[in-house]
Amino acid sequence: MERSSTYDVVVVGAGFSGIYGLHSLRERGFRVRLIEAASGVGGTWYWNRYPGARCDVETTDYQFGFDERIVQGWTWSQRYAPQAEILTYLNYVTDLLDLRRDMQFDTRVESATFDEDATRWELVTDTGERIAAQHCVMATGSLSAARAPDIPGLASFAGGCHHTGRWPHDGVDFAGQRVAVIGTGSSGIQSIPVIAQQARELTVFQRTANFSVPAHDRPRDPADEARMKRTFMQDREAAKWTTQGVFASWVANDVSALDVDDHARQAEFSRRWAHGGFGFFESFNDLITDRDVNDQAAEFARARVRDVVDDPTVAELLCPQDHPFASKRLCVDTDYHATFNRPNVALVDLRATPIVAITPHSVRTTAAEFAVDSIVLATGYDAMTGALLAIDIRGRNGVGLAEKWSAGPVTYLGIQTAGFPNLFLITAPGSPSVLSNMISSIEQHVEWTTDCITYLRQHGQRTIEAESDAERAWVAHVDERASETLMPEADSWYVGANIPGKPRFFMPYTGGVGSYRRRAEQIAADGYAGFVLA
Ligand code: NA7
Repeated sequence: MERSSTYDVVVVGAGFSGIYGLHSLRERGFRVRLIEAASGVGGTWYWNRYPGARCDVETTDYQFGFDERIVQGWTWSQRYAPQAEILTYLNYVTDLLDLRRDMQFDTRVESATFDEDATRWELVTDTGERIAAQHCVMATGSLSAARAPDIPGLASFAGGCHHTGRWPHDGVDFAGQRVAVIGTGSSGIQSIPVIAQQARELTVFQRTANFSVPAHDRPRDPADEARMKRTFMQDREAAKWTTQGVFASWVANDVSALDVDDHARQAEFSRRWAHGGFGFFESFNDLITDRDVNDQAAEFARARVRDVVDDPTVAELLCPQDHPFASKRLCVDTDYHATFNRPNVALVDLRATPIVAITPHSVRTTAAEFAVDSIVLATGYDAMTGALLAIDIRGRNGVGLAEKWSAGPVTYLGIQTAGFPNLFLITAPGSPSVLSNMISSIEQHVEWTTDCITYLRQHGQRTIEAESDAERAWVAHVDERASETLMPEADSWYVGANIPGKPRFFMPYTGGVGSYRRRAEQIAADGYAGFVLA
């Protein structure tokens, strides 16, 4: 049965972005409806239930900071929160803010079309519902469109086959099984040590070795938790102006590695490695811009792999050689490399012997056939654009977003794209998003969007739309900043290289959270410079 309803704003997605988006807009008195495909809140944390899934940004940073009640009312158990705890936290926030009454689950948005006469968005869902709203906020996530590889025979596999990003809710018991894990990005690196403890045999199929720093996870000390709660609001405020939007996870060392001697450089690397987590990336301010410095960081990380892995051949295979350090998403692990010392774990190098097929009971490479009972696909996502382009979004003159972005995702500030009035994108390409603490970047986009929609109401304007010239200039700026780093060199999901046919385009903004925020705030203060209001 077709139903229809009209709102001021429709929010698509109930992850961190959607939850705060709904709350923030509702607080300003807008009529808001949130639509979510899953049966509950959580976004990526709803789906990613694989063994070992946790946030690799420290929980002190990876939490909402917009309302002190949330901070004071919640206690985290670990330095890095496990998936189940983050999901419970998001349900706690949803209930605390009484958001559920405006959320609609089990509903997938299939299309969103801008009606130029009515100046509003018309959404159609898979349940046959039509939803009209003056504004549409896409809180669809940067890493939510899970991607299975195109391996011949995959569908014929007779055992359990699970993508890490679509993990069964009642778990998977690998006890006594022969398990294959395909993929060694963050999800593979988190799950492999845990699956190795459960499975009879684990074979890891690696295409690209990744750089990974130790997490040194541990239970949170109650005294630290209390200290964090006392100063959180000020600390978070200060973090908004840093490069990555964090204050607890790591402190940037604003020193060039070229200005210190070898001994001091190695000491800084060692200190940060021993501390654990992403802080290693911030050892020096030119680690991602200077090739020599980057090579030294890479060599330091490779030496740690050789320290840990007993078999020198396996150790060499686990040492990344084909991309600069941190030019692919840096991983943070617990016992990843040591797992390859276990007698029940084997590593297959897919560069030397690629997979040719999957049969009902095995994975076959050019060199051998591996009989397995289960396959884990840790093969990643159609990152940053996948979830948006899965919706048939049409702006002015019926032009599709997929058509407009056919050569790459062009946006103004990563918030809007010309030709699609009143369409707001949360942490889209062209903003710091995945290169920052996602939660502070999400909060910034939600607050900017809320202020913008409020401004339109106060000034009697119905639409806001990015100007093509401003968009072009912003895209050029994003590209220029990226080219100052070594990041575009890698075949990473940052450039869409993991998706066959996806245009190569460096998507996130490398200019830093603080300077990005200043720019976005200035644009708003100037009456939304670079946007047309009508
Ligand atoms: P990633 O980081 O995209 O990792 C996917 C892994 O799967 C990576 O090692 C890929 O190798 C590998 N892969 C992908 N397709 C294939 C095929 N066809 N054959 C073999 N191996 C393949 O995804 P994750 O889920 O681990 O992490 C995503 C983000 O979530 C992470 O960065 C955090 O931000 C949280 P490749 O490197 O492409 O050679």
